[in-house]
Amino acid sequence: TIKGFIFDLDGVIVDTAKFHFKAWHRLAHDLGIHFTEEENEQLKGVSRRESLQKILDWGQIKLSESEFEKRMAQKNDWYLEFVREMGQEEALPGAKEFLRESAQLNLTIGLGSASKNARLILDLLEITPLFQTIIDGTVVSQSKPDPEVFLKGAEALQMEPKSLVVFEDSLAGIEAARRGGFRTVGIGSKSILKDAEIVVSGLDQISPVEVINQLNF
Ligand code: B16
Ligand code: MG
Repeated sequence: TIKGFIFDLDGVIVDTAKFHFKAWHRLAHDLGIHFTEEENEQLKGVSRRESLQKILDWGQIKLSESEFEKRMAQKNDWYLEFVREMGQEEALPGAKEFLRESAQLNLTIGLGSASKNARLILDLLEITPLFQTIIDGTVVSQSKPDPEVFLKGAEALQMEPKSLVVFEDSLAGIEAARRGGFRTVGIGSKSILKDAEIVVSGLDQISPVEVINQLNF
């Protein structure tokens, strides 16, 4: 039976994926590298360092470590400029309601994000207290699709992966959840998130009870 939910942040709870894309796009443009929204799917859920490495690989560019660090910092500065202007309305439709309903059902709630900015964003949205554990980019060493982020969440919540549902918008994240033995809900399009057990376009399209019923079936 299902006892708890672990949520990814970007693209599930909050619409920051577009800010990541804008910041990476700007950086890639500066380096003379062209990349599309389709290629950007491969950056979702992937750490900052690995994302930059992928972009450089696409452009067949090599950077020194110090230049690499500078570019990562630059991307994060641009990203944070967008984030700081973000308001409550940047929470994705239905996300807050879904979290609150889950809490009312006494489900355990965790966060499993690759982002080092996760706490800042939860604070800006004023939803930090809803989470029993927050596993983010500051505590994981292996990027999704490695299951580390979710396994650490399960450990912190003292629950087995099979009784936890992971909500993810990224290909890498769904793969990570599957590898870890978690149940999965994809947030996005069925054509991209083929391996998720349930796919909905957003948390406003399903309720916690419906998720549990469909997965227990
Ligand atoms: P940061 P998630 C991920 O967050 C994003 O999807 C990904 O695009 C980003 O590169 C990564 O966080 C690292 O973020 O640069 O803020 O540390 O989807 O796992 O919540
Ligand atoms: Mg995500």
